[in-house]
Amino acid sequence: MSEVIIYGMPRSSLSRTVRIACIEKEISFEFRTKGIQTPGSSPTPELLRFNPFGKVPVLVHDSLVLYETAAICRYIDDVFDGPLLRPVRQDKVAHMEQWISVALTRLDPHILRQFVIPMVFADEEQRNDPGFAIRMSRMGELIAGDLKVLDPHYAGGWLFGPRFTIPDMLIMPMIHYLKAMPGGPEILAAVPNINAAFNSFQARHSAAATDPLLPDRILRSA
Ligand SMILES: N[C@@H](CCC(=O)N[C@@H](CS)C(=O)NCC(=O)O)C(=O)O
Repeated sequence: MSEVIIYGMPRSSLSRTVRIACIEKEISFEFRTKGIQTPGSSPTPELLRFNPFGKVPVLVHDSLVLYETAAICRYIDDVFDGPLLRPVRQDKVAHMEQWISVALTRLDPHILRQFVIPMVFADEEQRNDPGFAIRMSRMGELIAGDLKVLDPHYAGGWLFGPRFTIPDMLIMPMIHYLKAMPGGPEILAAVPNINAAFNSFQARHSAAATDPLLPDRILRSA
């Protein structure tokens, strides 16, 4: 079978998810970042050729071009041999779809788009604006509430007990960024099962191989 190419950005959480899925599935792939996009700038013509919405990640496999992270992960799981990235029982698969949807439509906007990204990219003026601090504090409370709902479902290790599945691959990279933000460790201290899952995630080869290696500037942000 020909090689899989993943187009993405090294620090994009969703690009990381599909790279993790490839590594966990034990398939070889090439991760292409050149000429694709830089954070905060417009998508390049090369990216728009693959995804008219100008977002990463994108998978290219033979003549197939596929965007949207969940669709890419399911494709990888369905088409290649290797460890299953999903549960087996139909009721559990239905719950997996539920968690994928929660991760992409709730956790991703709350944690990444409305908390981490504003914190990292805020300029001096925004940082000194009391309204910004209030907004970030409200987001922290909202995220803490989301994670409290999720926490009991991580009591068995991962969302589906011992099996590391697609929603875990979406959620753990978000937790990585959250933990690096001011107030993040405190939010995680209140959700011990998610915190323990994150420690297990950090010990996996797929996590180490895709670590965004956050620079000091990000770790010191806000
Ligand atoms: N619904 C898309 C969202 C993709 C997305 O928002 N990707 C981010 C990176 S994690 C991106 O391309 N950001 C650059 C931008 O918005 O210009 C998916 O699930 O793949």
